[in-house]
Amino acid sequence: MVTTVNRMKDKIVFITGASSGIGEACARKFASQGANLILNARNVPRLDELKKELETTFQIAVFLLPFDVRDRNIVAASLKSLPENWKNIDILINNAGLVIGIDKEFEGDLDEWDIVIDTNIKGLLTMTRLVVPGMIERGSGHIINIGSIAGEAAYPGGSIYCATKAAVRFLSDGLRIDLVDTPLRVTNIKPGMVETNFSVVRYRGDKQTADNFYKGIRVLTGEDVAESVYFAASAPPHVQIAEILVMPTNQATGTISYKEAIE
Ligand code: 8X3
Repeated sequence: MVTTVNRMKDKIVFITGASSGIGEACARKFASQGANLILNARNVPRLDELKKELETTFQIAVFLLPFDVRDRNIVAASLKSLPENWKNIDILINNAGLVIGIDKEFEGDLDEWDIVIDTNIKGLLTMTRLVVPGMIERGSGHIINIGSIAGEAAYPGGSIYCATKAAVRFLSDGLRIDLVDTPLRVTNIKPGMVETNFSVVRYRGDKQTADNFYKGIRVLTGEDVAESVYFAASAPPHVQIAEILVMPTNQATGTISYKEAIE
């Protein structure tokens, strides 16, 4: 007889940046496997819609915690305000992140870079700092950071973004070291080209340029990345998937990909 283990049933999974892209796809994937979700993002109407959809479709519970991960005080107050039955977070998916512009390091807008650095690095760190102590106390937990292939090597126009994703890599490695004598696990998921609203933001709202970037190559979807996240999360407790680098078949590195010429 074949028995299956449902490792997600009744777990509490906290996802930042859950209103679109990889975060939203993770919400759907974990909900479909029976996890209850705490969803965070800034877009409250979108979160409301998602909660309704997931609770109806998958008979799970969703708790919304809208905030901007850059606002440390609000993050702390929001986490504190969680009802007792939602406090025991099993999996933290640090997904909130963005890039604005493709400017050179000596030409871009420092205020935009503040937003990118504060979200991608300091927001992730705030969440980790506030959620991990409870996991240690309970003797179980998994922190899954959404890094990027951009953290492997710098590429043209990506200076700041690449630096933030290199930081995610080292924050993940450092946390894994700090938790080595605990049952907690740390995973860094590093996607290559993924077609989500992320690229529209990168091109400052220019959807045409974002769409053109993906012409001639079948890129990943948020759902493809969510499968890797789920794979790491559902591994047996003694297995720590430290990193996953996942990219389209026709991508080889952050700068090398093959695109078919399209008329
Ligand atoms: C985004 C992936 O390929 O644009 O994290 O650097 S890429």
